[in-house]
Amino acid sequence: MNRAAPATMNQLKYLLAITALAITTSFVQAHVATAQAPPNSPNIVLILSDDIGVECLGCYGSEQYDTPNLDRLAASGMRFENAHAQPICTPSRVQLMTGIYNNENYLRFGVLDPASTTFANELRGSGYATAIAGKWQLSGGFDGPRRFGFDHYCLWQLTRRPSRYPNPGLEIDGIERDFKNGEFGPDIVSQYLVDFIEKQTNDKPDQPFLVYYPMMMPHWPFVPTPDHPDWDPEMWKDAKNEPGGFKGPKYWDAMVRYTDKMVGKLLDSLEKNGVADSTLVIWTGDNGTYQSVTSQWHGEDYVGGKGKTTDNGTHVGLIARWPGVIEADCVSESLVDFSDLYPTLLDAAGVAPSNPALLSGKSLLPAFHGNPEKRGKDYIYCWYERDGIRDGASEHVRTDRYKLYSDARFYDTKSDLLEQNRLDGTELDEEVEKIRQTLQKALKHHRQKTLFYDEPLARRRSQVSR
Ligand SMILES: [Ca+2]
Repeated sequence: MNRAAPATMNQLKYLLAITALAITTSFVQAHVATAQAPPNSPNIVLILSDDIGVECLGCYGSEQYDTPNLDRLAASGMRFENAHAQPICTPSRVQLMTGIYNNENYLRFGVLDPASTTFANELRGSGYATAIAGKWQLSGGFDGPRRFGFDHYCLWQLTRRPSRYPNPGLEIDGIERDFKNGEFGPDIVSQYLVDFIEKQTNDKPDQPFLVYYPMMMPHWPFVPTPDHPDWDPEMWKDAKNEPGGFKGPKYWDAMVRYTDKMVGKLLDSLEKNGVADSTLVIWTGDNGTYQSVTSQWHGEDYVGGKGKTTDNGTHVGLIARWPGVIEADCVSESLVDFSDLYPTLLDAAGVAPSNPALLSGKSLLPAFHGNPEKRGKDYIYCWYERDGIRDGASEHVRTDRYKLYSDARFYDTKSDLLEQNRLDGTELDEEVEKIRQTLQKALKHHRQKTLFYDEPLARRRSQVSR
């Protein structure tokens, strides 16, 4: 077959897609002033903790860590058993914010393509007030957050990388701020959101808000928090950049507790302002726990797998609370990946996506209503290469249990967490072989898209700076 002609078609289609995105975004932004959210649109609070696997949460069975606030969130909402992030930060964040699988728009670590449309662009364009606080790490400078849909922001690692924890440096609504009086970064960014929620509910009670809280915690450096006896308010006061290291597990427990406390602070603020019942809260983690941390889970050692495509790298908790829509204290087996959150948020808001054909994910609303089968989500797909190098990527599809890689490796993740026993090449019983064949077909579908995007994305990667 002549490869030149399809490549040209691919480039053309990609250009058309990018142009459509740009036009849509301009359209959305041009209508910000007049748009009104549909009646009864809920407020939305999306919380993304940094580097915490499913094994660290009390509500998922940990007896080692105290997570009372996440547990109370789960007790009043739905806990998803089969939610998978990407193996590290940027791939998860890009997939979450754009609703598109990494093989179709990921460029490299620390970058969100400026041509992207995010769920915040869409919600702001539909009348939502929007705020973000926590970790950015997606390039774009001072204009980045607003470009991607957030009108108010308090962020770490937007224009530089100073301390995120004791005596932090942050960017707040266009200004670099250095805190040197023993402040703790997570306190400041969470307070920014608490203040935003209070001001919004007081000043504009009829306008729904979107709060996105990509937390800095509990990602290393693992340091004593203000609640720990070793807390040192002088720590890193004179450091210009965040010191490296601090990856030992000594303070991990304290980091998990403080992460949970910050979640509780936001939940309390919703209650205090009388909007807990009209707010959809979703909490999840952006990848598995760091590899230096081994926890006890269901009576066994569970080693952190951040950076890996094994389940200890991707299996995260996902909790959703929406009073009146989601029943309290329930569990869903529905399969979830990070492309599903974008359509979920828009669906909840009653907002139609501007480019539905580009989205990879499936809304969770049917699962919220107790009808997960209506989602039509039979498998999860994952494309992963940290720096976006196209021919070095790992690709797999999975059910809740079985996982098939593009190089034919096939595993039973329930009995083989670390994927050490290949099932391909062994005799499979009929039912398992049927699953393998279904996954193979699904993988082929995504592999075709990967090939489709290889060339234009390799070029795009070289055009977009960090
Ligand atoms: Ca992370």
